[in-house]
Amino acid sequence: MFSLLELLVSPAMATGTNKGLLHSILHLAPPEDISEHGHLIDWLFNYTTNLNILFLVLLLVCLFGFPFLYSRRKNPKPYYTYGNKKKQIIFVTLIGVAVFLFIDLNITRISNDDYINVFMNFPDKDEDVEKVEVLAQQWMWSFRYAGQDGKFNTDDDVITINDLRVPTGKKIVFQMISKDVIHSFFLPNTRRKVDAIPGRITRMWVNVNKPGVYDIACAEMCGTYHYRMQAKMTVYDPQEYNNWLVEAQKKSSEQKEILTADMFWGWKWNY
Ligand SMILES: [Cu+2]
Repeated sequence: MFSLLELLVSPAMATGTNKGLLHSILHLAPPEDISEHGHLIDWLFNYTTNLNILFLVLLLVCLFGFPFLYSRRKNPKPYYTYGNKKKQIIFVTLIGVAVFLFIDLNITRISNDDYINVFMNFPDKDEDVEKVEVLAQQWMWSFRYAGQDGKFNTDDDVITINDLRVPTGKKIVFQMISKDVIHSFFLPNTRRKVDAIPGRITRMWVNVNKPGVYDIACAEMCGTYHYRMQAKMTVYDPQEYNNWLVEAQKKSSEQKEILTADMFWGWKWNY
């Protein structure tokens, strides 16, 4: 039996999949990374955080070390310095320039490289990918799959609400739009998010590698019930995914008679 605390700290024990929020907070760890490229973000995040910690420690050592070193007890005769000698100015300037060149610009270079070479490097037009259209609205997510004909906004589309299903080992490309205000489609376990904006199609691609059930959140304060804008992403292995899709397609074609105009929010997939 689990204690209540254990359940709170780690719903993973209960579900065998995702680690709980409280678990992450207590362990100062991000949720499990299940994507091919999430480690790039994690690396940059850790690098920046570690440098911040390093400089904070350095600062604290100076802040408390110098008053100790130059205390009145140790230096009965005061010596005044204003830091405005040429040597001092050059020294301080060099430190500033070095930090800017070798740390700030380096971080910018790495994140820029990742952004251009990986995250914005979308699969080719004829590459075999999983396409999903996402409609964000106050306060839910709708997902649309092209169905058997491979075309969006047709009768055989599969539509789910707050229930995204994707396979492992295949690039998943999302195109999204918002019905009302700006939302942000956030997959914490892949470290990716992108804004869903009214009147404009935005996109994002990920590659996931671990079956399970994971969180989807809205990462843009979008109104009163923003916090309710959570959904689940179920990751299947390819065979399971196929089974689900076939089943879902069958169901959606059986339900044709209850189709409403509301369900045709999709658009022609564009590149
Ligand atoms: Cu939202």
